[in-house]
Amino acid sequence: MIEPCRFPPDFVWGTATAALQIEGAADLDGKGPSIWDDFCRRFPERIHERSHPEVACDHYHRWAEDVGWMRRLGHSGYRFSLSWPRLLPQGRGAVNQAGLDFYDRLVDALLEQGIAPNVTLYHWDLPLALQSWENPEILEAWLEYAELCFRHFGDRVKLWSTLNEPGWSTMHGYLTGLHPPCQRDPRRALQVAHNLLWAHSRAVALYHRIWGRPEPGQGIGIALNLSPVHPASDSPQDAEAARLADGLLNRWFLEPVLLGRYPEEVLEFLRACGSAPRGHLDFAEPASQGGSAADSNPTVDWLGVNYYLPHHATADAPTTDFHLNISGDPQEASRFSIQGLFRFVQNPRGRYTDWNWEVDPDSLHEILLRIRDLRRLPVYVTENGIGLPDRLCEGQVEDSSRIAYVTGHLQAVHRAMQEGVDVRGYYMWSLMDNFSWLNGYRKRYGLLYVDRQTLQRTPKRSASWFAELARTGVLHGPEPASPS
Ligand code: BGP
Repeated sequence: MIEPCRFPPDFVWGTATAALQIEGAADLDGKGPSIWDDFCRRFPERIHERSHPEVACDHYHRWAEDVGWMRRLGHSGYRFSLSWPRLLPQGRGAVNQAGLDFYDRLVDALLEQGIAPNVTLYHWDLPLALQSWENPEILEAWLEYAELCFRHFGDRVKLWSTLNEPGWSTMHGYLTGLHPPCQRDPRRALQVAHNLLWAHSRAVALYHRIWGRPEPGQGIGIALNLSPVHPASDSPQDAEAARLADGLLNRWFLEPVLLGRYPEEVLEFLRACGSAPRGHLDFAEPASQGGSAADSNPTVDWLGVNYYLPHHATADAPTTDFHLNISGDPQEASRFSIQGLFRFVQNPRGRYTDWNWEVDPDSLHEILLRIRDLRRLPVYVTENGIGLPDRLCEGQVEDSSRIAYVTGHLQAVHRAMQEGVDVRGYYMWSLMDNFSWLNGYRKRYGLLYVDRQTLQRTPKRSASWFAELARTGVLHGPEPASPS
């Protein structure tokens, strides 16, 4: 019998969402279009079942009901993103009052229910008017947007993150070309990643200028997608391929935000290939008097970890080839290969979802320990969850595999906490089934099932399980089920 895991009483229990994935009201009340609205309208065939986010979960109109669900599901925190084009329809300049009003109502309602908002400034829905993170105007526009949000909501919102997963959005926007703006150019991808990290660091410094240094566990952070990369075999070539992939996908983002500088080894590699980004490559500010360099960095107050799956890399990469399984047909394999560098392969011993995402809680534990060893700071798991083709049968959704998934990952979190990682909370992805980007609506992540015809929310079995966990802070397990 496994001992239950007891989480601290102030541990934050909640869920995460993103504006484009739940709000709908794509053109209502003065909202401007985002690059994702535009992409979905122009290339419907690239999205599973030609789904689109025009209505999504209609959270824009149903926010009060949704906050009610959060209360019933025991939330003490809720992570969501602001829609930049809802607040600044042209990306900069005129502010849309209706947008401010919407988020004011939401933030106030959350606080009334004792749910602490954790607000992300940017979850991929760039205003179409700004076009791209390559735009020379982007940094100024971003800082105007950040300042508007920090000043307007900062008296009530005490947890902020700048960007959601700059690694994932750059990779698919500029390397695989699968996400807008659909570019396939590694050099441009690296430049955009740098522009994002630079924008992030300037927003962190701006926040601190406006609101000062926060209480521990509050302030400003970033949500990074972190996936350990394991070598596919014992060969030295695969070990090197895994190191390189890890350097480019994890360390390239993790070290600037935690330590204020790029990993020298990766920078050297990029210089040698002529692909190092241009601009200020050092993010650190001089050490404050008497403080250590780490104290005075314009780096994050806390780190958000979005964790879903690990990777396995081989050096055998004869072609460049990218494909994502967006159908949920387990036969449709995802492919990620960069010619001559590395290719990701399936783990023969791994357990996979129908979308080919490996289920491996130990890799979350590994990532958390790695963060601890780089810098001790408060950490939130800002996303973790499983996409399943849930079905509503006689008013019930039996999603025991979701309960098993979250149980396994929370056990990994708890183990890491006992080993000294300062994890302050867990935001499950997601509150409700939503627009899963290229996967459309078939891939469901919610505690609440959303009927696509009526948009009615129905709590799944995992919802009452989560509510009990959040109420008691005691995790029993494991559940006997395995993923789909
Ligand atoms: C993260 C994103 C989320 C969410 C999640 C699940 O990368 O931050 O927005 O969608 O992944 O991914 P997907 O919906 O593609 O299955």
